Amino acid sequence: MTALRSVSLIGAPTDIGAGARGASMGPEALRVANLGATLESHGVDVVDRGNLSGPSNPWQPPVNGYRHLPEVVQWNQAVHDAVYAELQLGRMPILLGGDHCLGLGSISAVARHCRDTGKKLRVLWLDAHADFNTSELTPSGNIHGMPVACLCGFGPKELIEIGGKVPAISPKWVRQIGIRSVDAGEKRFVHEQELEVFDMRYIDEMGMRHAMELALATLDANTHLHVSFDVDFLDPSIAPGVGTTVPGGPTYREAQLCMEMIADTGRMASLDVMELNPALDEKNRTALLAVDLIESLFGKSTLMRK
Ligand code: 6HN
Ligand code: MN
Ligand code: MN
Ligand code: MN
Repeated sequence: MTALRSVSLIGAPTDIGAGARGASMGPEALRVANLGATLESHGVDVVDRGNLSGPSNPWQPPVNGYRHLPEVVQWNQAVHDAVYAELQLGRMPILLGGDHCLGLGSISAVARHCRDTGKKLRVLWLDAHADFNTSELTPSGNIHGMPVACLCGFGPKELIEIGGKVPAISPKWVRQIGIRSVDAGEKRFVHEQELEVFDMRYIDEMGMRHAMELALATLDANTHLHVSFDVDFLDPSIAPGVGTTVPGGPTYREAQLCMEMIADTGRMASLDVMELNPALDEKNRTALLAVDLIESLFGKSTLMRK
């Protein structure tokens, strides 16, 4: 296993793309849950770059199908630049969200780095939601429901151009896991664009192991694996601290297996930890669980195997 062992934590304290306030406190909750020291205890070199800054949340209704578009663009530009800078230093960026609209800034930077270095990109999107809405399809105008579509070139010009190339990624590079809430128009668009989705029905019937075997198939030594972990991926009974809970998500062990199988590939080179909302949490338990799962992404195993 040759996973990157130098990590940079980047806080993006905003809920600018979300439908509930509070994800802006996510980065600090992950620090309070000891993310940095925990990774260090596994031999990872950790540098905390502190928090990015950007506009405050004006809490306005949608304009032409988007809420807070100018502010979302500013935050994503900051995230893009910070993530790209760490990749250029040969370090693994871990983006501490913040809501999931920032996956656009993060993954557009990863895609740009892959173009620079001739790497293939695989994006694992762990989420209850497909985040594949457009301004025409969205029921809310909240841009955290749109980053995958934007990355694939469907979105407002100023957002989709952040990484310099449109589209930043191909839908073929994406695997979605844990999906169980997709809006009607969004669902048609997911099918039209042929996104590969391992939804909860698939996981119920085939198991997390089989889903992950397929999602991680055909990775090779030249693949950059990006993991975008929306904490609402997890079942709300174990992870209440998110703004958009959906029942019927992965259990503790299913989530651990998912993370362990990612670790086994040795290919993870960047990570987003998104949508954690401390205002809705119970004594930081969701942040502590997120840190526990991130440990597994870095190779902590509960099993006796070596
Ligand atoms: N997330 N599909 C809903 C919407 O408003 O577009 C929910 C999106 C949730 C996004 O959790 O990152
Ligand atoms: Mn690199
Ligand atoms: Mn999401
Ligand atoms: Mn979600």
